Amino acid sequence: MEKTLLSIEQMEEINSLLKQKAVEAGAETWQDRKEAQKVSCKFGEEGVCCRICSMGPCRITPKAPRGICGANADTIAARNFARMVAAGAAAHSDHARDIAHVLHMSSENGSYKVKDKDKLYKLAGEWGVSTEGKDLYDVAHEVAEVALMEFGKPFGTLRFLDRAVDGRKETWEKEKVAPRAIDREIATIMHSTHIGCTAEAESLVRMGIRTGLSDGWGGSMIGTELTDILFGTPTPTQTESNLGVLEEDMVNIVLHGHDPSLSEMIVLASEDAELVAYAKEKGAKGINLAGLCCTANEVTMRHGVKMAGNFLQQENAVLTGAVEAVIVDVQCIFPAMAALADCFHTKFITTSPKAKIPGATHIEFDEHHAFDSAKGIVKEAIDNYANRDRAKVYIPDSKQTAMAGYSIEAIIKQLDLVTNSHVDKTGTVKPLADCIVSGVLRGAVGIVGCNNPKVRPDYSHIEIIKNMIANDVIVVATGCAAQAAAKAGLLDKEARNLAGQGLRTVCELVDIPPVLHMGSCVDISRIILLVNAVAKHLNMDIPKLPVVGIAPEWMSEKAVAIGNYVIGSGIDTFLGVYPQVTGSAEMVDLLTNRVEDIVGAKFTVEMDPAKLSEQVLERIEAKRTALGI
Ligand code: XCC
Ligand code: SF4
Repeated sequence: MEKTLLSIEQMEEINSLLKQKAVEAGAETWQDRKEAQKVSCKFGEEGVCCRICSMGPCRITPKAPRGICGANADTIAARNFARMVAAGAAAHSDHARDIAHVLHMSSENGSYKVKDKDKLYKLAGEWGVSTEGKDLYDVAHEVAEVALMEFGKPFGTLRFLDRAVDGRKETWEKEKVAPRAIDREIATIMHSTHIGCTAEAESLVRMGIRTGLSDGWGGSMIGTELTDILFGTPTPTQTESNLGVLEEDMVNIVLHGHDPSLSEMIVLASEDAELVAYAKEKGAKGINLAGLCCTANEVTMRHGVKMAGNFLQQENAVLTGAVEAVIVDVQCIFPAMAALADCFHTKFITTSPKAKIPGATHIEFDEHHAFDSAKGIVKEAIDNYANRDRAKVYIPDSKQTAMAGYSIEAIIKQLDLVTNSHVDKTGTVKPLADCIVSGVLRGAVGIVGCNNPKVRPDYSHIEIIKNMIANDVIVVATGCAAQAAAKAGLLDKEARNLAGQGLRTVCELVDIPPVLHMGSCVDISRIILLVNAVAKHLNMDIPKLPVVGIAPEWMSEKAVAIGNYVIGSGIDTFLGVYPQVTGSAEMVDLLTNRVEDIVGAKFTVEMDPAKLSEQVLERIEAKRTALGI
């Protein structure tokens, strides 16, 4: 137990040792820049600075309660918030669009193939794509085309809405928040927040939910499904986490970003016999891959690639002095990585025209020659091994074992371990629902999202997770939250010893850890579908379930889009960092109160993880009481 668990203090000690390395190398880190930023701008913090037109910027104060056009704090904060949703949905969904294009170019003999044929055919059936007598790849291309149409189709609503439990879709339609096409919802927000359009905060909140739902039940869900079709549906796999996964005598390549169409190819390239031989020729024992942020989650789930860490750990990876290359694609990549890499021998390689960074080595990844392109990038890293300065190397002796890869399919398979196959149908969420109804599990929470220096990094994630499992609440996690859990040892099966008796028993019976790693941030769509499946099984709408979403350390616009689709899906959401709307009493009231009348769920904000945990547990018990369970 001791060996698998790592305390927050131990983590912070490692961080300060690495910070010391930065000082020695004359390198700047986020801590320095946070310091230099001093107090953040109050107007921005409260969401009441508007620069939507060039008559401004206008800032709202008691003496100047309106901008030049007459927009007040409510309008301005609501517009800013809605635009965050639009940007977040755009990021997730554009990632999904790229995956759809990759599926569209997949072929028998190309770099990209269909790995999960069953999932492809299931989706084809769901979408009315005929499969009879057709070549596998014709089906794949047609499914990809249907997916691509979801982004801009002129009529109707998103196809995946039909998956929702009775009550959800009706609510969405009745409240006019049922998303139409993904790009359309994003564009509508950009239009409606242009000067002289929507001034009413409530309409903007509704648009935010609709656009969020176009991400959760659109872009992200498409991203997850098509990624599984291309690269395989994850199954439980053991891996290791934290910077100790870097190897002293190997070529260390760190993969960072989000889109698995790059990282999957790098994984293949790193296993290429010729390249491995080449690495040995250069004096290394081999090629060692490790991931950061959501790319780590993607390749961990499907290949067991080790996880170097989460968002605020990206600079630490370079500070070890042991990384030959950081290979990135899109999202959550500090522009600071370029200058930091310059202080070491590390090559910082950007690959996407969507995310170029000054000072980086840009090697554009060519999907049409994906494998060769990936090999070229890996070769750059190998060539850099000789430049490693041994005097600068410090690899912290810290890594934890972790289980990852709990797709819904995988979870159901584990649950079947307790299904009495004489009486029950296997392959359903019934055992999970039964445990919740009987009270063996009090409920379930999804803990997701980033790191944010506004709170003690990783601390909130870890504290809240521990509090949940100790109280028999099962945890599913994605994104950087999942990585915080991994670093602390909470994704290890042994962590069930920290769980309450009910959860511990379940974990033993079905052989799972108390915290299930369900993937990257687009995979929050998996969480939504799992909750939806339980709701369907129990024949009740989602808001009734003792289920809660928590984003303890969120920071990105994507997280704002996620928050909107989680409440839009009827799941109460607790945030550990304030959204930038506090300058508008109307927005605060809408998000933390009135939105419940629209979609059946609302936001709660609490920065203290202990208090937040208490409130979550209270909410779960209140839902149970209302159900009479
Ligand atoms: Fe980015 Fe997805 Fe946030 Fe982590 S959790 S910092 S968004 S990598 Ni998505
Ligand atoms: Fe000012 Fe209105 Fe222009 Fe915003 S839209 S900058 S509040 S004038």
